Amino acid sequence: MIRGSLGAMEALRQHIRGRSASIGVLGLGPVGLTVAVALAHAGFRVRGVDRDLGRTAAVTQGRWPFPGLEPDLPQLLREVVGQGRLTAQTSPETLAVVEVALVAVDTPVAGARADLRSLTDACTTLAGALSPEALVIIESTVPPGTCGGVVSRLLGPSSGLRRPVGHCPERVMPGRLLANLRTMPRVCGGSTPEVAELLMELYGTFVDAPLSATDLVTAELVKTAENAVRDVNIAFANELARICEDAGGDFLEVRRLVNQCPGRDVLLAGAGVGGHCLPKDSWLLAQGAPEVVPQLLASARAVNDSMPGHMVELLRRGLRSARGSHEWPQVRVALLGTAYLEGTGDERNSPSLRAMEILRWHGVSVSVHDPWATARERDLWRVVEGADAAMVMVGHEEYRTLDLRRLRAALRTPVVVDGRQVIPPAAAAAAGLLLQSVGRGSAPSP
Ligand code: SAJ
Repeated sequence: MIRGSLGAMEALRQHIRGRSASIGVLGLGPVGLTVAVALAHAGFRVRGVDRDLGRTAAVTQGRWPFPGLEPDLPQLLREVVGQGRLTAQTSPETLAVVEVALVAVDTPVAGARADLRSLTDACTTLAGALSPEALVIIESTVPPGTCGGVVSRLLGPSSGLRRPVGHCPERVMPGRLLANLRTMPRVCGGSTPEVAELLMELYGTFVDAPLSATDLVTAELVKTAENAVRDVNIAFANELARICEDAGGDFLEVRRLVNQCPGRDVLLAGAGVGGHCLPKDSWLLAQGAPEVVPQLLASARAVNDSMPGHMVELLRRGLRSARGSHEWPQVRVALLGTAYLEGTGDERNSPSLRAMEILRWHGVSVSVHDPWATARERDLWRVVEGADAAMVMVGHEEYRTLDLRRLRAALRTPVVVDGRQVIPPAAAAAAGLLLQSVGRGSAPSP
């Protein structure tokens, strides 16, 4: 579909409305596979492509290939594969017949710069596989200016005409992939207003939330900014928590009372910020404006990245109060929770991994538990038995309901570090535990 070919756009609009449009999805990670399933369930014929043979084989067998619970998705995947609506393969040739190709590949950062190799590889692949008429929609999060820049240049048909490009940034979250896909509002950016309208038609077939048509740069700014602002807000909570510790306050109580004030919304302090979105999206946002030095964004990233180290400092305080001193190499720590978020096994950029690194650098022996992460010890009591301290790094439900008396009996030294404010101080004291909790200071001496 070449710009100005309104006839081709009208034909595509009809095919979308009639669900006869043939659709390709390049990148069958949690984001790409979820949207592929949703499109197939909406009635389209979807061709999935991924270079990972294990993934495409699993999809072909109707099996959801990722760890963690995703309500309804595995069942829906089996259904649409069984109906022949969704296929998956590694060769991109199958995309030659599609009218729309979605791209959902990873866009990590290396230091503070976007690593767009997966995206540029995908665009190069599509340029060679797609018909000149096909519409391409980027779902990956990218620095502002990417879709209208390098993406459009790589995708342009050999005739040099610019292929119309859409950008509909994903807004999903592990554990709620399908629910978020259906209920989260979406921004539909287009290289022309007509392209944005086509995205509205397409996403309107499976999204039950408001859709907003806009241009490419606005869509790129919205996505990166929505995560950058969350990262900055979390950094404020973390810095306030450290102030509360030093001043002898209780962060949760301070937060509760501050949030009673209209227009305030202090988020939760914690052991750090992980995941596949927040640690990188501030840098992607900043990269779109090379003339602007991102002072606040960079400081917020530094505050959040300092929190795993702060957990180790809380441990040090706990051991000192329990023993009068601490010699790191003789210490054994039970680290509870390796995932970046409660209720999931996803360890991407997890603060726990950074804390483990720091502890092991000190020569500390670390045993690890997580109820969700694959290949982690699932028997919590085996992990804590004989440890000098337990460090709660994730707000998993299992840690919110811990038998604290049993924990006290299992520990060699009764120290607990609480990185997610899930251990009630009174209950910890009653169980004879020395609690060091982020955001909770000991009352200053009179
Ligand atoms: N975190 C805090 N304090 C908070 C909130 C989060 O320390 O108050 C930490 C979490 O422990 C985690 C990290 O930040 O380590 C990220 O948490 P998150 O709740 O933001 O979860 P994500 O990374 O899966 O965020 C995604 C984002 N959605 C998309 O990028 C599409 C985010 O913008 C959403 O707000 C979030 O899901 C959501 O709540 O849906």
